[in-house]
Amino acid sequence: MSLTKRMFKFNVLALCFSVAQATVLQGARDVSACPGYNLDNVVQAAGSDTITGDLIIAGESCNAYGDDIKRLSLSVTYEDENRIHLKIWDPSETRYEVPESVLPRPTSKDVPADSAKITLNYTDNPFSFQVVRRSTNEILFDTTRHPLIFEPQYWRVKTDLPAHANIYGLGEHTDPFRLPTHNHTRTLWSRDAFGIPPGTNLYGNHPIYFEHRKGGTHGVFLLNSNGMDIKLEESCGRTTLEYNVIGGIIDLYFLAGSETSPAEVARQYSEVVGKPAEIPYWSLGFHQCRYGYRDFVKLAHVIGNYSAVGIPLETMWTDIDYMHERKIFTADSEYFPVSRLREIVDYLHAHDQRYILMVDPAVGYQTKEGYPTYDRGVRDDIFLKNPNGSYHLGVVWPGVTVYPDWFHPNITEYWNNEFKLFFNPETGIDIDGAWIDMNEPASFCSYPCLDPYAKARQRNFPPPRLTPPPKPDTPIFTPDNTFTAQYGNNLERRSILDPPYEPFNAAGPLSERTAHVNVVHQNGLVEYDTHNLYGTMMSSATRQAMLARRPDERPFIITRSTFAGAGHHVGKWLGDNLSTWAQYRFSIAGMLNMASIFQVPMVGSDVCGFGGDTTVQLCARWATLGAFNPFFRNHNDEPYADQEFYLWPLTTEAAKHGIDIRYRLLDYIYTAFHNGSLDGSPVLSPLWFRYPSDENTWGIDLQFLYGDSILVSPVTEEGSTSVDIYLPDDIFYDFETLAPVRGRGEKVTLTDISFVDIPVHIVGGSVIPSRESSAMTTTAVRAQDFNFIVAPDLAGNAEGSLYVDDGISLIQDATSEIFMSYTPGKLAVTGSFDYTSGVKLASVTVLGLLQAPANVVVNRDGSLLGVLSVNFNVESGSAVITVNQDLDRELTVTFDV
Ligand SMILES: *[C@@H]1O[C@H](CO)[C@@H](O)[C@H](O)[C@H]1NC(C)=O
Ligand SMILES: *[C@@H]1O[C@H](CO)[C@@H](O)[C@H](O)[C@H]1NC(C)=O
Ligand SMILES: *[C@@H]1O[C@H](CO)[C@@H](O)[C@H](O)[C@H]1NC(C)=O
Ligand SMILES: *[C@@H]1O[C@H](CO)[C@@H](O)[C@H](O)[C@H]1NC(C)=O
Ligand SMILES: *[C@@H]1O[C@H](CO)[C@@H](O)[C@H](O)[C@H]1NC(C)=O
Ligand SMILES: *[C@@H]1O[C@H](CO)[C@@H](O)[C@H](O)[C@H]1NC(C)=O
Ligand SMILES: CC(=O)N[C@H]1CO[C@H](CO)[C@@H](O)[C@@H]1O
Repeated sequence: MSLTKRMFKFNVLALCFSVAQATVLQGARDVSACPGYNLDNVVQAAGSDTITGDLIIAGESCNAYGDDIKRLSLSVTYEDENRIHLKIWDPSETRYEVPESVLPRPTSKDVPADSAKITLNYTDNPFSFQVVRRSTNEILFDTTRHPLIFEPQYWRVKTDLPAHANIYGLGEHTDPFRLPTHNHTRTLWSRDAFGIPPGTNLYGNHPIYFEHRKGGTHGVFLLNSNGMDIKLEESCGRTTLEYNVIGGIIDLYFLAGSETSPAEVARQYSEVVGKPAEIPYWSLGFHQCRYGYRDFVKLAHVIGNYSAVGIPLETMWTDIDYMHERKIFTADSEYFPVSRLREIVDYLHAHDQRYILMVDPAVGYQTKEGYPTYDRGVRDDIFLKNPNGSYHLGVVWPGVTVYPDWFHPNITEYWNNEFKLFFNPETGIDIDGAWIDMNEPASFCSYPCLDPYAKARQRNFPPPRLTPPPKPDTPIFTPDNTFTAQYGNNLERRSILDPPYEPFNAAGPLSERTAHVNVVHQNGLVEYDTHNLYGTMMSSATRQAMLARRPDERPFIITRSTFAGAGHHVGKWLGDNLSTWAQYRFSIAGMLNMASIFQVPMVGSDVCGFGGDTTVQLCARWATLGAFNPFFRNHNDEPYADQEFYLWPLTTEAAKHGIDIRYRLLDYIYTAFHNGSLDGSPVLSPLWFRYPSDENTWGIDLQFLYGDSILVSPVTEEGSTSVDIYLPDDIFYDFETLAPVRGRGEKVTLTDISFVDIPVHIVGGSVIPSRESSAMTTTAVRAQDFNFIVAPDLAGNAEGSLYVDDGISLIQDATSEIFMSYTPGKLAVTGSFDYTSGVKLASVTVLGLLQAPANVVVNRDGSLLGVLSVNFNVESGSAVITVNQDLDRELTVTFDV
């Protein structure tokens, strides 16, 4: 069977229709008279339920933002049981589409429609469609009331949704995790968004949303990189969601998700945009950074101070300070001489610590003394150009700059070579990871930027150093791909610089403070279409370059700008936030967006805040919240006061406490990352992923699940030592006291939470693989023995898993995949144990017991081993059973309950 054809002609709510249209935004044109299209010549492919057809304009053109295209093509494919792909395009010319080289398309299994969980029902005259969940016959997407509009530089698809729909995603943004549905516009256009203001477009673009209802969770992905406004509105007892896009084609993927398990839709989305890259184990350690480390001596002091105070520092970072006149792939010979940086890197490596440097895309333009990175770029011809063929100039940190063209056939070789030369382990700075920034791409020069030189002078770029350089011999550490053009273009006919519909870019015109939209790539594509891809293309190029340096290791790269699929290559920090409580709070929604929806799980905010002076209390709280950021980095902006954790006793204690918990749980979260890299399972989740039918959870974004079994509920208000948290109807266990806490589907007020504490609960039903103790480095953590924490559910059962490998190799020789399952009185540890790390299962902690376990027996290879000790804590009902066996084969622990 094929798509179901609906026979009725028009909607009954014509009145409501006009009311809805009356609330057009100021400046928007009236599209209510647009005629829509009729579907004709529907053809079903032989032996397939894929259909194609022609869409013919159904009346007088409305020409809202250009001439309506009279004839379009439609195709609908059931790509698999969970995914429908709908495409609408203009067959008369080649329009831009996101190149496959940037986002490879998923393969279609072309399944029979009646095997699919969702179906696309359509009406042909005028054309509209509904996506329906078959199991419930619930309509998930419905364009019936809203004619399709398709013009050269504007297209619109609009759907009705239930009133107050639960919509998540459509970022990057700093709005509530569950989006407002009234008068809310999400603009997708990459922007250097200092201060990450709510309600505006930020650095990255992920045109995916999940919608959650009582009957299930589904997703809708628009594969389009053009500028767009996605508008949410309430009218006539419905929510409407409307795509207003200035180019490309309509390329929608409908994901069925699941009736009961929201994380399923995340996994389905990962089938479309790619699975997140595996991360090195060490990248989960604590990172320290700031803009404004003035010289190599200061850098060494920070490293030294962390170790002196005893706060584990895994990775030291350096911002643009190290560069000579802010030029990439250079080091300042007085402030950061390569020889001294090499000494620091050697010191770090000798202590199982790491080093990361920033790399921006912009290359300083034609410097007097000759700048090899620039000169080689000219030789290879890899810089972005204006339509007349001259280099496109912007103003970034070094002053006037040019920008690499990531579509250029020479770019991989160029970028790999720059990395190879400057980050050479023998002669250069042997970095362990890369930090890429300003890749929207950003410019400080306002459009039209007629005189970039004047702008650079006015901004005093590059800025003078504020302190004299240290003596060169100051002692430190004394005590201790190629891309091919695939698309023609008819760009001359478009008004690229002045599009008739302009998305609401908070920076101003689309070309404001970035490469201008008419800038041309070597393959003929223009920034108008590809702007939103720039950061992700720099990300994959940088991944290639890091792989070229260390071919056997998983690269670690953190970027600012992302597009759908970026997580396949890199991680992401949430950009230039401020040291405020509001930003501390909405960092949680920011992480949830990236990790649970956008498939970018290696994510975190700048702990203690980037812009502005932090406060001791905010920094202490953020240190403990940061311990549950997948990517945990303290980072600060240049003009503001230092904020290293060791500066105040309170932050020192908070950081030590947070890192202690984090490091004991490193393998738990590493296992979640591994799982996510295989199937897209989220590394962080909102509460409703776990409790989908509990409506109270749907709007919660100040509590979250770290992995799928640890509930984190930070204190959220300044000066407060209490927090109201929501506990669903379930059993939880306090991570510190180990005592059970019965959730009743109500708010609970937790009090007396000191500034160094953070409320953390284990969700009943889980076995958490933890290490017996933390350590100063992740390398040392890996040598600690395990402690499995058994947290039974209300029925007394629990399960968990543990993945172990060498933590760094791209291809693993041996891995262990261990499963723990518990029924009352019996923990079975099974699976494969091929990665032998020499560590033991030191102990098992069983929670929620009424009495001390008796007759405890460990069974290994059929031999029964006596147990050294059982420590029962009456108050919490927890028992620590000493096991002390190599974790290299199956075993069970049984006892009387
Ligand atoms: C959509 O099509 C299916 C399959 O033919 C049919 O069972 C269902 O009633 C239709 N749903 C709606 C809402 O029209
Ligand atoms: C809608 O939002 C915009 C932008 O935030 C605001 O300026 C406007 O006043 C709002 N309109 C209504 C009717 O709330
Ligand atoms: C800590 O930093 C200070 C300067 O801020 C420096 O004088 C001192 O030597 C550092 N301590 C260590 C152990 O590096
Ligand atoms: C690539 O770089 C080489 C020089 O290294 C240059 O001769 C060639 O023209 C460049 N290729 C393109 C397509 O620009
Ligand atoms: C080429 O275009 C740029 C940007 O519009 C302009 O600044 C430059 O002067 C032009 N060059 C020539 C040779 O016309
Ligand atoms: C990942 O974890 C989820 C949830 O625990 C589980 O259902 C799934 O099977 C796991 N996937 C893999 C590939 O291990
Ligand atoms: C650089 C910076 O941090 N700027 C802003 C920080 O936040 C304060 C107050 O929120 C603003 O006034 C600054 O402009």
